[in-house]
Amino acid sequence: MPKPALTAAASAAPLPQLQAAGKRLATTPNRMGWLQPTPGDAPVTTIRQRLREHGYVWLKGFLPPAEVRGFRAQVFGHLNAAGFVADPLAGTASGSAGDKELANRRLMEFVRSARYEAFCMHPRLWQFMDELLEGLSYLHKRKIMRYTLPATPQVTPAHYDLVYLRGGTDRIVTAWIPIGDVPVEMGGLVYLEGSHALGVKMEAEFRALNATLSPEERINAYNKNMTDGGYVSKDLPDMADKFDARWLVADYEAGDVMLHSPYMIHASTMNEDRENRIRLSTDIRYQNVTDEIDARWANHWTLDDML
Ligand SMILES: O=C(O)CCC(=O)C(=O)O
Repeated sequence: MPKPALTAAASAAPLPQLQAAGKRLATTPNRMGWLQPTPGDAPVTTIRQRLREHGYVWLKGFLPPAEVRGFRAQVFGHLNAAGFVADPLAGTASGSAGDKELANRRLMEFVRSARYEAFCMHPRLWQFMDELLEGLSYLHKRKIMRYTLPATPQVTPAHYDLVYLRGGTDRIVTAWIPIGDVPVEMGGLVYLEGSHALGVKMEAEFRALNATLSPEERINAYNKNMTDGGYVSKDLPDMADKFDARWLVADYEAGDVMLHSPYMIHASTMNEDRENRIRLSTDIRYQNVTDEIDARWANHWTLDDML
């Protein structure tokens, strides 16, 4: 029997024009590159090793694409009432911002639904996490779903996840799941190459600075020693220059699952989709149930929970 390929082919496509917070990312080969995909059925030992080595693993075709697309239609079916969706099946934007308050309410309802829970608890995913984490996996209850309308400035600034999860173990794995195709121009996650080592160093520095704070303040992402919003930076080109690193980008497809280390620096770019599609994704966190759990994440996500 032929052995499964351990890596899928990386893209040879020209590097894309991307922007975030009013800045264009440099497209020189020393500042931008493509993420390296891994087949979704690669052996768990390979995946664990890649996660350790690169800080991310982009699992291709991990979930059944038709199920992910069906789920996308259900999400937009629920959000439709808010007026910003043109076609719930395709997940295209109407061009109107819609009723923001209603949109938030509908989103908060959806992330509390059994349907969403079932998606996040897909047997393929939790069984894989049990293997990856070498024991019973625990899925944090605080699970985030994000949508980004095309041609809006909304982006996620550069950060690493542990800043928001300091009350428990650092043996956490984030699964970022595109709900539908997210080609690079739709502003999916971009990763600063090799930055999981940087994140470890930054966190050690924050830990030293935070040592004199109260236990509650010490784990707070917004305490007085942290930068704006707990983020590392909003200026992605400046970060690449400062750390002499490349932003790694990707054309994500329905069915892909991205795993990243809690120290890996990542961000998102603007949704500039020419087909007017809304970027939809969820980001959820797993750990071994025997490791310490950050109690602040034991409630459903709310927009004002300040985590
Ligand atoms: O989807 C996004 O824009 C941000 C997601 C994120 O920060 C994460 O998965 O940790």
